[in-house]
Amino acid sequence: MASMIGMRVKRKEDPKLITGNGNFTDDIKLPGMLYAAFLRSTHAHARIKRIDVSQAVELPGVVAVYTGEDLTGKIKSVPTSWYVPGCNLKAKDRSPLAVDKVLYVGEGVAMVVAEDRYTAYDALNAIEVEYEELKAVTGQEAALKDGAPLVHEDVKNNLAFLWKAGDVPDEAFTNAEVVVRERYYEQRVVPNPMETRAAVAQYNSGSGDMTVWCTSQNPHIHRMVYAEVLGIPESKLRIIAPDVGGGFGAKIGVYADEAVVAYAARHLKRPVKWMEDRKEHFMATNHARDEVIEVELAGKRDGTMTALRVRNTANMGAYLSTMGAGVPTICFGLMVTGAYAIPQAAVEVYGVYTNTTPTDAYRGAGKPESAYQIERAVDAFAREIGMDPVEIRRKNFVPKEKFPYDTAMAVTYDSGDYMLTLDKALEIADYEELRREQEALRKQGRYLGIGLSTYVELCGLGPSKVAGAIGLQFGQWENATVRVHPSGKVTVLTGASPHGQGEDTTFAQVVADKFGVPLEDIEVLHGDTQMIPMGWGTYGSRTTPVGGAAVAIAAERVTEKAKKIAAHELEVSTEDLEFSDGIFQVKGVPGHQRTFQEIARSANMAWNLPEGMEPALEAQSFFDPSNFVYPFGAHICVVEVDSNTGQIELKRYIAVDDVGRVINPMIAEGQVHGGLAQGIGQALWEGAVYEENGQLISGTFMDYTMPKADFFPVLETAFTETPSPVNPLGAKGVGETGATASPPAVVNAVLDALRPFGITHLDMPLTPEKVWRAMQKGRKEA
Ligand code: MCN
Repeated sequence: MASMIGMRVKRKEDPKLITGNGNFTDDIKLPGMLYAAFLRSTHAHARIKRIDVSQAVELPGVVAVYTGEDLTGKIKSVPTSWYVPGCNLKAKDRSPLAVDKVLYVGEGVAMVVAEDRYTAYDALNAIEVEYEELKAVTGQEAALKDGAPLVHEDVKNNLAFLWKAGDVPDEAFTNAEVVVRERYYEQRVVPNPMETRAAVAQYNSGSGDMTVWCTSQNPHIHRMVYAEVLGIPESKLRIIAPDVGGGFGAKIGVYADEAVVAYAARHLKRPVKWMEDRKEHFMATNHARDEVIEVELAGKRDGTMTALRVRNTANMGAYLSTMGAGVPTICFGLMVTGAYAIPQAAVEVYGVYTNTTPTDAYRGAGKPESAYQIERAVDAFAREIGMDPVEIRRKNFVPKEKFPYDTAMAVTYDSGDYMLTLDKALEIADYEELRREQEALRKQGRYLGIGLSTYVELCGLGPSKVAGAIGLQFGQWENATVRVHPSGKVTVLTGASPHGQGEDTTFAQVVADKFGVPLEDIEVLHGDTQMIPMGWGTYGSRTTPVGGAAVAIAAERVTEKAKKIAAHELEVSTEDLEFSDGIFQVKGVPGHQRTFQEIARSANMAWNLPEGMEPALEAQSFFDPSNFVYPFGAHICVVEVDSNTGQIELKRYIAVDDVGRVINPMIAEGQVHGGLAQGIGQALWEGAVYEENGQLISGTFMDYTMPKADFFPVLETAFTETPSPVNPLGAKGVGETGATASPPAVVNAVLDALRPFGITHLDMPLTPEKVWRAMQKGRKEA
């Protein structure tokens, strides 16, 4: 049987989902269930002078209305942000519903619980809130200025934290032959999974057991936090993430809303459901990015880059959300040197409170921003010295022989061959020919642009020892159980919690590969804290390199035990056995064999086991990797800019990624496609816009452009395979590669097209209007 690893197997989970048989949170209907709706702040910054719920409570069908004051002392505040060391983090716990003050549009002010959803929404209109509006601040640079409105009165200059890493003496810049100084704005984006957030809570007042079904990417983390908030022991709190319709980082954060729903279920002794609507989602679910990034890159005229200094002023919103502070610090800061052997680097990150929705992880979380600044700056450097963007990259790549490679930011890249992916991408693109075509078209007044991005990113969160060395007080290992039933069918339990990524299939492939059993014989279960011992969830492209590795290790343990049983039955030593295609075969004695299924039965019937062996065929692994994994690649984007309209036509997009050993190329390609849609979406179309008074004016799909399939050309994807040495699968994560690599590839391409106009930078999104205006200005100056 051919290895199941590397096979293009169709996703096992899809028939259920595409035939309407999925079980999403909103599909859960319990007897006596009530419906909740939140009243959300319409002001970005205001004092709550009075809340009158008397009319709402009187409406027929309304069961309860809660305000922040009602909950004070009943449940705890939701802790915000994991601890990030050495940055004087001024985290502010947030009360489950606002008390006294609201700090952003969309903050929860009250919650209605009613017999049906319509009544709950009607009752929201009957609540009167008297606000005293205060001056708001939405931009991070404005918020840092003296005299700016204070989001939290005791946090001076709204500075939530100042994180620094690395050190570069000024002389590295003053004495350099070339220094480029750039300033980029990574605009704010709104993660938009198909399914918005939702929760159903059920409390058993007899036993004190609470079950919460919710749209979580990491149910065990939700359990850890909500146990504390609700005052329910973890052993009595069950969090279930049923089918989850995408998350993209927005469902990592532990929000207050779900805790309030659970509180109501306990208080009212009836199940309560809440389903966020899309407009609410735009305001109340975490946003992402929103970073002003200033870069100084020094080097020599021959193209050697020698020093990098980066300052990131990050808009954290009104509170630090769960992963919020980790994104611009650890995830962004440690990756600033990208794929290049830049010997000296330093980063400063200013995390700033503003009167906006909190920001948190979004596909790539810090790494796209980091790839953007270095890939844009490398192009600026190449332009400055008149070097081709390909050549400058080749000159500065970390060479293949240098891995594992310690970067100037004190992280160790596990493995890599950056030249390999670049060469392959150039070959697919036919780079030389593209440059000739560009030249020829320019003579006809047509503007073709070719953009490169040769990225590397940090994935596989996260090795506990490395996390500890950085000063973090938590690591993220992963748990797997592989259980073989008497029939030889297999159940796999994983602490990861996929929500669209396809691990039901790829983890089954890992096990099928080990046991030689058909894929159909393997079920992968996840997302239920009562069923699974512990886990850290799905994000940070960690599920395969960490969770998949745990599955592989547990499966290997099962195989070892099965082999001992087979050897015992066949009366040979384990060394005399070979195991392939699901058969334990005595070497050189045809027919003297046992099938995997026979051994599964023996292990469970247990009447003839080796002396001292415990029955059953099951193994567990708690895998904690020794390092992160660092996928990399080369992306090339080809665009044509219409000089009359500023319209950008995406002509080609080539993505060559190296994610180590690929488990399922079809799923991995799908992940690259999805990531590209988000990254290119950020480069060209998406962007959240706040008015000065803090109103989110891009709060619906009418004002916020989500990319659609027909916006894209056929995406040309390929993989090279440089295995990672840090896990037994040799796999690195693929989930974020597209989102990380593509924004700079697209922007570099557009600016390459606009070179004749003397335009060197435009901030994303590159809307036709922005491009057209820049061209008009460029023309006038020319
Ligand atoms: N895979 C593979 N070979 C590899 C690496 C991965 O075949 N070498 C497969 C995996 O086994 C899995 C998929 O590719 O089926 C993605 O795996 P991995 O790279 O480990 O990433 P995660 O499963 O940890 O997913 C997280 C990543 C992130 S961070 C975001 S955000 C994101 C994404 O995945 N959100 C998604 N992809 C998403 N896809 C969907 N449909 N929905 C989301 O919310």
